[in-house]
Amino acid sequence: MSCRHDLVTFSTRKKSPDLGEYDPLTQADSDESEDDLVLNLQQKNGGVKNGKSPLGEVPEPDSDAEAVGAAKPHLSEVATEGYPSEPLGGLEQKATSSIVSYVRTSVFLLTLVISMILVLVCAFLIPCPPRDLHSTWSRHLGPQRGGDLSPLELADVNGDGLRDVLLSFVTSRNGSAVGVSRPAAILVCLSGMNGSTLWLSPLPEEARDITCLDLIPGSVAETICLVTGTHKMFSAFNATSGKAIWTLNPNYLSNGTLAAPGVVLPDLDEDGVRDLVVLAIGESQPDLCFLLVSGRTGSPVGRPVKYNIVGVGNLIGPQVYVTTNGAVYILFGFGNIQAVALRDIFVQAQNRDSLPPSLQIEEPEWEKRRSINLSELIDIYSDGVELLQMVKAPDSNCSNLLITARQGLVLLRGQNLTPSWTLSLQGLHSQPTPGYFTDDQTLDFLLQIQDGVGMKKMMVVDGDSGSVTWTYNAPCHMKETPTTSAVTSDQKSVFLFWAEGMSAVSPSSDAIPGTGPPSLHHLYLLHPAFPSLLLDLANATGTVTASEVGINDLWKDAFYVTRTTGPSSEGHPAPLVVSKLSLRWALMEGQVVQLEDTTPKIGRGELRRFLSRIKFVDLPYQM
Ligand SMILES: [Ca+2]
Ligand SMILES: [Ca+2]
Repeated sequence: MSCRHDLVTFSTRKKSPDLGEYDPLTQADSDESEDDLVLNLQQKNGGVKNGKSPLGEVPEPDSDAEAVGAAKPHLSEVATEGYPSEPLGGLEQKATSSIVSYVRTSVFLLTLVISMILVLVCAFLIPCPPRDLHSTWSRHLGPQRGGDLSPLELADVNGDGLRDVLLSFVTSRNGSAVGVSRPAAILVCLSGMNGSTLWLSPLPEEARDITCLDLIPGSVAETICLVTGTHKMFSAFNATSGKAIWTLNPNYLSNGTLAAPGVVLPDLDEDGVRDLVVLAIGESQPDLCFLLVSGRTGSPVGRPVKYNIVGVGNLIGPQVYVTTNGAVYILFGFGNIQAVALRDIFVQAQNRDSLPPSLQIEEPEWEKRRSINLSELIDIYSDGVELLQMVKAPDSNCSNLLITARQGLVLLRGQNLTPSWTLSLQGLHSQPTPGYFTDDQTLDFLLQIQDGVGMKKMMVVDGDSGSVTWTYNAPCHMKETPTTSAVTSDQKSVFLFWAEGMSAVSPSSDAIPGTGPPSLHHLYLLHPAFPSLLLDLANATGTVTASEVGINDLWKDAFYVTRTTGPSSEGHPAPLVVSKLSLRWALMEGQVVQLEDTTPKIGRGELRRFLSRIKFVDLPYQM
């Protein structure tokens, strides 16, 4: 590890500051006390002439005896010459000087031992900075084919406390032997530590989603990863081994295909394992059917339940919503949002009226919105809905509903489904990123809005009032880039987004506006304490298709994982690259981009001190 190496180098440099690199041989030679030692040895033996070693000198044939005999007269000669009057005194002097040399040798060796102990103690006691323990790595996974789906999930599969990276991609177009051209896909798990492959598992079709979780709440059971395909695949994998635990028999979907990722429900068949629901869609739109699936075995819990709903636009959900009282509803729709009580689906699937305890609760505020004919569907919102998100409501154990619609953004209170605020906006197509920007402990939202060709407007909306609190226009040619955020220990969030290189006004930054190819995208970080500047953390070529932020509890660090599709050359599929970046490390290394017309400017030292103190915590945005 480089930090330990640095410590050793540092302490040796203290010893001899004028030496560039530590060399034990020259170090010993240059030491004064060492020289004294050699001199004293020479004096005692007297066998060295002209500084040459006895081994190096070839003795004359007749000088063997002389060499031994000559030593004494030589010594006495020296004594006579140097100290002519008192030979005894000379001996005393010699004894004293040898004691002095022993003392000096001992002091030297003692100092050496003590400094070595100090170096070792320091190396073990002083913790390394996070950068040394957190691997910031990048892994090329070869060419990928397939569509726009880029599933990416983080889960610790090997119990080392560091979340690992799960993803899926299509490797070839002719994987089927039965003549049907169905892509052969794989599910891969990369080590969060260094990006090495922990396991990989073949998939019969392209995956649209990977979700890893524990289906037995409150236990230390093994994590499982649910994989939903684009066609008929729905499987649970053991996260540790990568082996399939069960696969839903596609015959149960009859002639429909899976319309959305599987959703986790409470335990329905009372076997202690949470169960699941998938939504299958037939040839025509109104033909939607829910299938309840046992989380333990992957077999259906009852028969499929059909709903005929009509709408225009994106398929919304299905998503599960648990009210403050504990009533469970499934939200779905086409360009609108409908709710159906899980209780109603269960009763039809099982064809019986006895309900598990988790389904015996009703939510009066939701139930009173049922239409007069007591339809099973409850209208939640019906106006050009494009996206639906659950976001944690402040001071409550339930979520609010954030609806991205064609006309703008709406926040519905989960309690009673009334609008908290509405913000009119055009050009919002990607999912808002929740995070804490203002000080009121209420989730705010980072939006990116297409704003002309090659430009996008980054915007932070106050979650309490729906007003815009921060905005910036950034150059970006990538269509929809993922935005993320991470919570810090003082309940603020840092927001991360991708854009092309921005003009750096700061004199300390050496980024020049307009430089670099347009395909080079930069990862920018916005901290609410410094809204007048951005930190340029990293850059990537190609298209960023997915990103996830995970927290490392031990080091109070956040790590940022990106899935990038590299630039493709003629006729060759684009390479897939997965990268991991430690945010605390990146904060210290990042370049400051001062946004124009802002005063007062913050000092570089002050900013650095602030950034070095940032700690990240694991705080979910959703109930
Ligand atoms: Ca791990
Ligand atoms: Ca169950």
